[in-house]
Amino acid sequence: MGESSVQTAPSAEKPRAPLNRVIDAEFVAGATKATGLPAPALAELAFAGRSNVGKSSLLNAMMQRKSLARTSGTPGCTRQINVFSIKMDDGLALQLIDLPGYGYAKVSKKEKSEWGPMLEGYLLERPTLRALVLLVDVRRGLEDDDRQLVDFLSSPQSTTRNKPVEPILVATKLDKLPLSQRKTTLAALQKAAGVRTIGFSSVTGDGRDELWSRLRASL
Ligand SMILES: Nc1nc2c(ncn2[C@@H]2O[C@H](COP(=O)(O)OP(=O)(O)O)[C@@H](O)[C@H]2O)c(=O)[nH]1
Ligand SMILES: [Mg+2]
Repeated sequence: MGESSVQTAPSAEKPRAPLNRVIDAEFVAGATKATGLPAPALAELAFAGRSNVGKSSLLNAMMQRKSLARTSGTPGCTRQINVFSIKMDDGLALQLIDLPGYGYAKVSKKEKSEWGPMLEGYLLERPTLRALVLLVDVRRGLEDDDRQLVDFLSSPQSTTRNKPVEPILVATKLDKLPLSQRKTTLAALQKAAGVRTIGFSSVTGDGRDELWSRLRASL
């Protein structure tokens, strides 16, 4: 199969799924408060999760960039909202919003107390927001902070938005779980969360296309 050949006349085969190639990706802005973000314009997809869950790695994998979203072994060092602007090969233009990781013990009380309202403000008031991807480590599952976020998204105040935010649960570091345990673990997680769950590995690329198609569907 000629993967790189130019598509010509449609064949009798079923239509090809988008390849989810990202032709442009750039860092747009960093903000310490939701109010410091650029004015809403493009549709936005936000990413949240505990520190060290693999969020930067997932963003890089989604954007097909090695290190645009920084990754590090030292969790908790990104205390701001980072905005990336991307363009897909079919012309789709989007913003990806990297929300600060939570649950890191060394973060000050003050920062912790500011984080919730900032996130809630963003989730409730950003008119261009279409989906929130909540990342959990597949080996740890849903913890208290994660559960709070899932509950918040289905709370009455959140569902009175003009356009609802679609919650998507992503179980990261899937490659660390033995193949034989993956299916049952993901099913159990989905059941516990009550939210569509996708397994993901930024090492192998597993889940990338599935996540892109869910995200596209949320637009
Ligand atoms: N095996 C494996 N390691 C990962 C994966 N994603 C991230 N990591 C590692 O987990 C650590 C934290 O990743 P990072 O993306 O910086 O997490 P963040 O703090 O949520 O942004 C790093 O050492 C990554 O190399 C994955 O899918 N598989
Ligand atoms: Mg990070």
